[in-house]
Amino acid sequence: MATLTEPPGKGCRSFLNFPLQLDLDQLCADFAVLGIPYGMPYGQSDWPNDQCLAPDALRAYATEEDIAYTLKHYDFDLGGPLLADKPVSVVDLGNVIHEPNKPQHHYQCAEQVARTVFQSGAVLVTLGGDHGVTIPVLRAIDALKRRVTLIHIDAHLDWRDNINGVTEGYSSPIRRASEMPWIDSIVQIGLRGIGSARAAEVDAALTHGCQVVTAYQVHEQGMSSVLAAIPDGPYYLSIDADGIDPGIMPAVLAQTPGGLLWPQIRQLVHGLSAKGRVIGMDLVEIAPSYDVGNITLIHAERLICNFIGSSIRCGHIRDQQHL
Ligand SMILES: [Mn+2]
Repeated sequence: MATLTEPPGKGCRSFLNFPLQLDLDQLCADFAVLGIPYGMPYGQSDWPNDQCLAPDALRAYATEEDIAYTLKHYDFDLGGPLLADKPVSVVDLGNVIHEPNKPQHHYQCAEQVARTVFQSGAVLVTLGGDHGVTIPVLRAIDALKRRVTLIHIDAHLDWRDNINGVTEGYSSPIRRASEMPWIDSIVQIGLRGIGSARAAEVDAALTHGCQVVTAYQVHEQGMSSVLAAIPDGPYYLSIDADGIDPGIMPAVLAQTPGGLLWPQIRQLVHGLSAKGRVIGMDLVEIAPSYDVGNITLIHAERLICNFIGSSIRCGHIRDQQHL
């Protein structure tokens, strides 16, 4: 297979120092971390955008000592060490290659990498990039030949058909998902404030059958009742950082009060793993230049560790049943 990914930028370590694996033909891991830095730009000034910096920022910020602690110490979020002392393999595939002003090529490479990961049975952990990068990943789920429930965390609906004729940008991932036959139910959680949607997009989402759960519903009714209403898996989890409260994830371009709080997002991650296999997750829309003392990156890393740790504890490691 042609080389589709490249190592993180100069001097940047792999995610939590897990082995860097650029040869996809040799992929035999339980979890594969992948950077997809570039969304589909709406204009010249979007390429590159601040979110392109996020995959390497997420890899780079922790110190060697922090990482050693994360890998070896008892994690009270998980009830034991991250990998539960099991022979679980996590690899970092690096970042999807890109050529200046060729966003379509970047998406094609991203889709091909994601497809290879899903076909290998590994769980894919994508580091965005803006929310456009979810589109090639969702397209790759087609390789599994099974329908998947999409869980979407976001302040915004992301149902725009196009912006300036661009159909695969960060305002459109859930509209595009709704057109994919392998995407079954869609649950959108965390909506609030003034977003990109107009009434027509809200109508389209509801007509399609999306469950739309506002952040205030989560605050008033609790995440347990939201989880109870989520249909059966398997699941794909797409997390736009602006779905989470800007008090704990300020490094987003659309800071909106009233977002999901850490205990709620942690409960969602653990609760979803308990309900069924989560074939992959992405964390998108982090704009590192807007961070305050790394607080966004700290929560992001904790979120990914909770995802990997809860998946392992629920037995969702490499899926050889569906290979
Ligand atoms: Mn979004």
